[in-house]
Amino acid sequence: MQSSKNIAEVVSHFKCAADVGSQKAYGSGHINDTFKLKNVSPGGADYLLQRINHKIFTNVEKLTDNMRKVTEHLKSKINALGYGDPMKEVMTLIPTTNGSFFYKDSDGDYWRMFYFLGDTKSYDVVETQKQAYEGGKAFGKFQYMLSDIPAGEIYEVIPDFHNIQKRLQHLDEAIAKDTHGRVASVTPELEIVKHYAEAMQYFQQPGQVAALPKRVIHNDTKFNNVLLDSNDEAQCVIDLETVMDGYVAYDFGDAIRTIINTTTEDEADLSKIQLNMPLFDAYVKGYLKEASKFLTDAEVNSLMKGALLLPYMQAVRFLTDHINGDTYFKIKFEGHNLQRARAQFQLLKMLDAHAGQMHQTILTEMESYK
Ligand code: GN1
Ligand code: MG
Repeated sequence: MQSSKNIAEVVSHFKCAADVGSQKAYGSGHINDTFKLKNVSPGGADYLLQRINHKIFTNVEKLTDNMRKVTEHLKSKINALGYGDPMKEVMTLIPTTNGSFFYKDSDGDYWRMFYFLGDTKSYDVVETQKQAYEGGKAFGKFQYMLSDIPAGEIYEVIPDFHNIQKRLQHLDEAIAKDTHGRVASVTPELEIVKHYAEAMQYFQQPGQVAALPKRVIHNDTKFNNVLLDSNDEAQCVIDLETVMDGYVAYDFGDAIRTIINTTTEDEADLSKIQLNMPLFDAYVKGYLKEASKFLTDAEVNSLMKGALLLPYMQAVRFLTDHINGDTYFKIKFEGHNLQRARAQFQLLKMLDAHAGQMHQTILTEMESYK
């Protein structure tokens, strides 16, 4: 954790009224460091301060431009569509004293600040159908509001982020180097990677590439990236740094990965990983309520492919990081990334066994909008 002194220096560069002494580490993100700070005046809006992982987000200027474009677009859409209060429904970046939206300190660390949205909740594990439905609505609405930004407008902050071929290449490179001598101990996991590799090329097939539109998507739709209000109603989609062009099924898949699982992303006891189908049905209902306004038939048909791909891709990424010696995702103990990978493979196996039935649920729900 940063010393208060450092935080005070950083905070002094933002146009805010934050109480530096109140800083607390916040959230469960795997990449950046997030702190919550209170407002110096009781009742004033609190703040979130983030140290951006600039090994991963190497171009912070372009990253910030993206976030500015996206948040401004969302706010103007919310106004135009009469959806509600843009200050509550969209994250607001706080400017620095020199009119930028990030600050680079003398150690070379990059920082940004947002208003904290009070009276909200986020869930690592979804509990009720209402939460799942509201999350579906939030992500569907998010995609809908961004669907008029032309492809190519948003800078690709992490190239090939959801390109499974590239992710498999990175895994092969990690295996070849075997820097930490861990490859021999992950033979069963590498067998699973191989077993599914071909089936996971759906989004790379020329026919799909031609049929599926690239849209601006969120790219990190873990359920804890949607804030629900105190009544568990959708309020705000957060964590906008990976918003880039991609296929809508990627967002659908990443959301399902975290909603349908009865336990956490890194569950050690694989028998606890079960599918909560009513939560899937509820998410589909909420999502299609909004997304049916713009989805093409090809996109609807691709959604379950995304739901299989995302746990697979996530497992490949966790496994690669384990082999590389845990240089990308934050870990809480040695072997954490391997445990995460195993959990995601288990989830994939279970989803694979039910994919036909789940696809049918999507088609049936879609019928009600035709
Ligand atoms: C990372 O930092 P966080 O938790 O929002 C990762 C996502 C993964 C996720 C897995 C930039 O997201 O892609 O899906 O962990 N973000 C980046 O929990 O790699
Ligand atoms: Mg993220």
